[in-house]
Amino acid sequence: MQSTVQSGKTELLIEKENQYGAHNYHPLPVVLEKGEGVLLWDVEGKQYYDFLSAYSAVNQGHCHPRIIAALKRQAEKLTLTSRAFYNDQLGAFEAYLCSLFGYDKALVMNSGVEAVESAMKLCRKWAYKVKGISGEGAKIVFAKGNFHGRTISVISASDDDSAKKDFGPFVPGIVQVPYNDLAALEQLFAEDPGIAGFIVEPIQGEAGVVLPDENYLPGVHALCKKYNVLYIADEIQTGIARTGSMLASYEVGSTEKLDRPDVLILGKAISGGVLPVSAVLADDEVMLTIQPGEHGSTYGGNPLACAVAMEAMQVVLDEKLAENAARLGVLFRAGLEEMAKRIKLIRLVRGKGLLNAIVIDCDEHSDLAWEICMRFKENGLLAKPTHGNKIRLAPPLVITETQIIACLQIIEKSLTDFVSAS
Ligand code: IF1
Repeated sequence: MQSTVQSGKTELLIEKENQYGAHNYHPLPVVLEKGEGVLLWDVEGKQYYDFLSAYSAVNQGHCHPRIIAALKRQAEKLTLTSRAFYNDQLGAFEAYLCSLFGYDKALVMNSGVEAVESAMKLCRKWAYKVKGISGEGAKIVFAKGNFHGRTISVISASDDDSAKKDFGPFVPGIVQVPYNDLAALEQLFAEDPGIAGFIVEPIQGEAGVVLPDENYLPGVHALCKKYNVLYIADEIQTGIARTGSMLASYEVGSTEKLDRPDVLILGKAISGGVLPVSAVLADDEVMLTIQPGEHGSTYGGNPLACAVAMEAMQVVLDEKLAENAARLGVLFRAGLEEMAKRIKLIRLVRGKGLLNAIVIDCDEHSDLAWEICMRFKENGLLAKPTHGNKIRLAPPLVITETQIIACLQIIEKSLTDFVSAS
């Protein structure tokens, strides 16, 4: 994929990263230096609408003043104690999460994949200490097409060659099952009493915003209950209002907790894109299978992270970002569907809330989606392809109706320019 690089500061800074940085990404050739709300500015002073939101970590908008104020307040008091001692922010944050999402306990970590790893460790502990699976026979099921992070045990569950090629050997005790297929899941559970847990994304983000059937997640919940398997929902990308409700896996605040996962994994927007925070929530039967000294991390649950994340979560509630995402998501997808009638380049539109994607009418391996994103960039909107011919379109949830309409016009203009130019 060729990228045309601007002159001046942009070129210099890109070259510096190429020379001194690992080449583990292929970024769009734009160098950003400022963000505010849904807007970003590059080092040339050009303004963009952010339609990636750092992969749904910036749901509250860039540099939200309340979250930055919380960061500054806490940063001048206490940033890190390690868990060798208590601090005055962690308990408050754990109670906040448990009360909001309806669980007994929370385990606060740093990155998303660290929370996924922690959930896998809890699942195995529960398998041996509660379910009674013998030896080291516990198995965890993952859905094909999944993305849960990049550590060795998590890519052991991946079926994406680009995420796992030449990183072997992989971790045992992992089984794959087709996504959105309850019959295949039940067959697996019925045949293998060694299954301890099923980890699943309510919507598969990296796979290109793939939504399951309406009855899939309730079916997963029912099968996990029937076969005494932990239902583990990875809401790192779909959670925190992104899909038009606080969570995509179940209705937060529902008294009967219908369809509530046994283990809930959160990350990304839990801290509003300010610093890395993740969390695993579960009831005592699961959470207390790990005893003191059996798990931890230096920064996990640090007072700075907790203060920032509590404010970031309160912003989501106070500004009704889930309601905004639901309402504007309907408007946005309707606009894209209308556009698709005029522009055949758009093969498909799909999404929920403000987690959306368009599938471009080209081969998965073509550069077309990349070239279209380059045209978006020239017209003031930043988005990036996922898995070849899908373009994820996920702005911060603070976006307004006027801005959504303006961005639909940018998307249409770019695609039209593209069709006429090619
Ligand atoms: C990259 C993808 C998105 C996630 C889910 C766990 C994690 C992620 C559902 C791990 C992280 C990020 C990682 C980033 C790009 C981005 C991504 F394209 F890789 F797949 F969003 F879809 N579960 N997703 O989406 O969280 O450890 O990164 O905090 O690795 O390129 P993390």
